[in-house]
Amino acid sequence: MVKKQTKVWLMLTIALSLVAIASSCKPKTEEGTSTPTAGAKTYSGDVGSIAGSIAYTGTPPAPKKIDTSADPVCGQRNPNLSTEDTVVNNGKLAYAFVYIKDGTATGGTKIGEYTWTPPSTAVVLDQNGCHYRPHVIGIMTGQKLSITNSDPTQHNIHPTPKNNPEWNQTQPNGAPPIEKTFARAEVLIPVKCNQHPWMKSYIGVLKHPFFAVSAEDGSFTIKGVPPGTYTVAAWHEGGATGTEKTMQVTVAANGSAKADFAFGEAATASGNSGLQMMPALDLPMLGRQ
Ligand SMILES: [Cu+2]
Repeated sequence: MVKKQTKVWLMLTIALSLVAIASSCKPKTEEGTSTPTAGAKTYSGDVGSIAGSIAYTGTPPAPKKIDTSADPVCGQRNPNLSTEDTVVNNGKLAYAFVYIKDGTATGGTKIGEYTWTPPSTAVVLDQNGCHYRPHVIGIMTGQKLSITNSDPTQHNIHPTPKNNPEWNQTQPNGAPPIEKTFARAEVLIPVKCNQHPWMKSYIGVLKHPFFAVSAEDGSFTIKGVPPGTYTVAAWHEGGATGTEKTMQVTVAANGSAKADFAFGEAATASGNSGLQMMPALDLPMLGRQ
């Protein structure tokens, strides 16, 4: 009799434990960008997007032909290699890095207070024709960066971050991909090649997935954004640390917010001005005549 009772209690305990385990497994969210992490504040619910275009006003500097004579292989592979710092097609700027810099989702949570899980797919940076493809990339913290060499010559990739560890690594022709991750957010990390001084690219690292690089036609779209009000920044290279312009947008559930930026000459009309000019424009006591 006693034995039987013990058996029943044991079975009941096991059954209750199984129920407890099953209920602790949280369901996956509907959006691919926001898989919950145990113990972290994650977003699930409706999302919207931010889309726009990057204009370049005035006459853009003409791309300069690169002298590749230091490595004859590069000249053979890419005889018309030219600079990519200002690529403009029909007044639209390519390779601008656009991202959510700050802001608050509806409900009051700052975008940076959520934890976002990086995609399992790697971002590929290819050394191809003795330049980096793509010229500008975005990646999440913890997401894999896969660096490949498609050239019949040796490259030496050398990112020069400020917030992440610096490294440089030789990659001969036929070598396997170099795989790296970045632990800290950084906009943007310059990348150079110790073999070919003209090779340059930029990597934007963020803790959330809300970034994009403008395409050849200047367009960009940032998807999966929780409804809220955000500061969106567009960064373009040039000078010591590039130029960044910001504007406020409000994203509605299932809606698309518009964010058009302009760089180049007299480009202050379409967005807020660059960081260095902001105080002069924002302080009312300075006045304007
Ligand atoms: Cu190289």
